[in-house]
Amino acid sequence: MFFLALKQKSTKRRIQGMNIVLINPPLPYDSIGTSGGQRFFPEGLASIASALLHAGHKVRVIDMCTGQQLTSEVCGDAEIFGITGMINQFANIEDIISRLRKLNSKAKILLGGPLVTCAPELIKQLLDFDLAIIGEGERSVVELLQNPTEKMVANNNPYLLPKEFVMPAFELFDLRWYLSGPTWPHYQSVGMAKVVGNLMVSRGCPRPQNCAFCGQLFGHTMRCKPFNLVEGEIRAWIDAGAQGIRFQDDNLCQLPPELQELVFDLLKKHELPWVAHSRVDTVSPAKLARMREAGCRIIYFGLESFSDQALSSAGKGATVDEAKRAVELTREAGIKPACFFLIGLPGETRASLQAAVKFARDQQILARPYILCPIPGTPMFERAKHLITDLRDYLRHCANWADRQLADGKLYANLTNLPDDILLEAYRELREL
Ligand code: B12
Repeated sequence: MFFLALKQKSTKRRIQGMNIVLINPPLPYDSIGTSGGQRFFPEGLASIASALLHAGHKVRVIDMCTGQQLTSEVCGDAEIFGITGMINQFANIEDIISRLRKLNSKAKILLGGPLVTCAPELIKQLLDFDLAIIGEGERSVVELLQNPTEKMVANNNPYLLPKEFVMPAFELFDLRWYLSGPTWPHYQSVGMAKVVGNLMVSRGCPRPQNCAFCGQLFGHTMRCKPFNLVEGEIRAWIDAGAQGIRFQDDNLCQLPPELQELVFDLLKKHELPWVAHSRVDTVSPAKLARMREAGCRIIYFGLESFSDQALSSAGKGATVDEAKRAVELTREAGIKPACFFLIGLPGETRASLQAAVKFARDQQILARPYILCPIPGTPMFERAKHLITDLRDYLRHCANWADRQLADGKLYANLTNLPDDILLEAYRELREL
């Protein structure tokens, strides 16, 4: 009887729909990562919004990155607040939750996105939320809101994975805002458009193992959007004024050939320049030539380190030689190679740091250095645990991670045998290139 009552209630709910406010917390400004206020369209939140709208709910979005605020007008009558966020947004999420509790104590707070996905049990102890979706949320959020009594819903159950991808709810966002603002100076040097939209064609990193530092959330089965959806998203960006595209896929070079051809032809037809990420061991001269022809201007590679020992201990599954070759081939194909370096991996030496700086300088690549930030839930975090005495404090410091450590002159999680100043110096040198 009780079960029946619940069912009836949930059916009624579905018809009426709930009043949901989705929130993207401000991205902390970090002078290298978010580079002077680079603007990113929150595709995850927009996909959740779309799934909820289709299920009959009333959805509003507050993207605080755009300057939108939590007002009592929007928040006062909400039944659910859905908040997204990465590790560097932890402190902002903490603050937003306490403000929402004051603005509207009746509404339930639902957390989703990379932060809660990477270590749900740890995050549950630190943040005051009622419900959470772990992993991809399009299907599971709709199921959860039919009966919002469960605290955490994980979607490692294939039944809850999105049956199909949905078009992000672009209509709830001012796309022109994401297309304005500063662009990375290096875009201009390679003829990359200033006004770029961002999207992902695929989810999942096809590599069978995890890199020990990666806060991955889509698993190791690569799933691709159907071409008509990719086309629709690119069309939406063009209509909003985009003159280029930034693909956020973990590895755009590994799309299935048929889809890759369709997407590349489309980009070429619209003469849209674009940038993408790739592993160093998945490029070939033929593929790079095709990418260049389709308008690719920059490929970002995760080089991470110039120490094979560091790469292997981090489970990267690629070598320094492979990295050098990828950079060379990319340049030969007429595409600018950009390289992420992860300063502070265990196994790094003075010599490998110097080699990285020398390579970046000699090859005139675009260097994008990061300081290792062990993410809860990853093997790297387990290795760093003994250095973290207060988890809340640690997570708060993940905002402006690199800038803070540069200013303090010390590293917060040094897992190497090198002194902090050597690592910071290499970071600084790479950053200045
Ligand atoms: C674009 C991007 C950025 C952008 C902005 C992202 C944004 N918020 O708009 C920028 C460049 C600012 C950025 C910065 C950083 N990023 Co980043 N970034 C990405 C990237 C490449 C794509 C994000 C994306 O659009 N995904 C697509 C959407 C569809 O996925 P999604 O947002 O996760 O949403 C799904 C679910 O999470 C869930 N969901 C999400 N939100 C919500 C909300 C609710 C209510 C619900 C129910 C569900 C839900 O459902 C969605 C649909 O299935 C990812 C890699 C990846 N594979 O996702 C890394 C990633 C998110 N970044 C990551 C990190 C760590 C960072 C940094 C903090 C550090 C670093 N080294 O990169 C920096 C910041 C440092 C700095 N110096 O600025 C990690 C996050 C780890 C974690 N657990 O927090 C990721 C996963 C990379 C990785 N593999 O480690 N990033």
